[in-house]
Amino acid sequence: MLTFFYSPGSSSMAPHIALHEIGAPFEAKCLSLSKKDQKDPAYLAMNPEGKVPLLLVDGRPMTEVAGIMFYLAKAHPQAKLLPEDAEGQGHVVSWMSYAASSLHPARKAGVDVAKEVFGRTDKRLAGREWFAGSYSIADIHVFRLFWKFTDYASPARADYPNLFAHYDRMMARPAVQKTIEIESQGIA
Ligand SMILES: N[C@@H](CCC(=O)N[C@@H](CS)C(=O)NCC(=O)O)C(=O)O
Repeated sequence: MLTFFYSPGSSSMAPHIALHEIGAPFEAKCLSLSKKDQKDPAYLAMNPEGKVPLLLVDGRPMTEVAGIMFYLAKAHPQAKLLPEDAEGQGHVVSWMSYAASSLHPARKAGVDVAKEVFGRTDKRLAGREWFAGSYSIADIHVFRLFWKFTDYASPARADYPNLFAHYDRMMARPAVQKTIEIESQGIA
């Protein structure tokens, strides 16, 4: 039994997409970050960091975007969200670590820093369809952060041609469309 705590448009959007990719049933609990639902004592008892996402696996809490998505990909191999070979998996973890440590904090560091780090990311994606060979949870993680970047920085498509081509491929996926449709109904 999976219970997923999320807030629309936030970090939790990435595992929300992964949940729709794998197609497993889950109970969704929508939190309002502006109303500080994430600081409620009952929630803090499950996630002392007071952040989303949180996934309960048969009642056991799991936190962090990368950890939750890695678990979902491993537990549902038929969804093919993780390469089978060790090197491919290493690249997936590498990109997700980069997403969490460089792309996610860039927003708070300011638009200029974000533009620079997404510019480097765009160059690294050149000539490739997906970040780690085949479509994977790394694509979902980076996509969510670039999706947010397009919202707060309004970048020109010409400045990030590879990331925008990747964005278009992601937006064509039913799991992404479904997640956006659901999340657009609630306001954080
Ligand atoms: N390192 C965490 C970051 C999660 C995170 O920053 N979540 C934000 C939303 S994007 C949050 O819940 N913020 C609420 C708060 O800090 O009060 C992860 O990868 O899951």
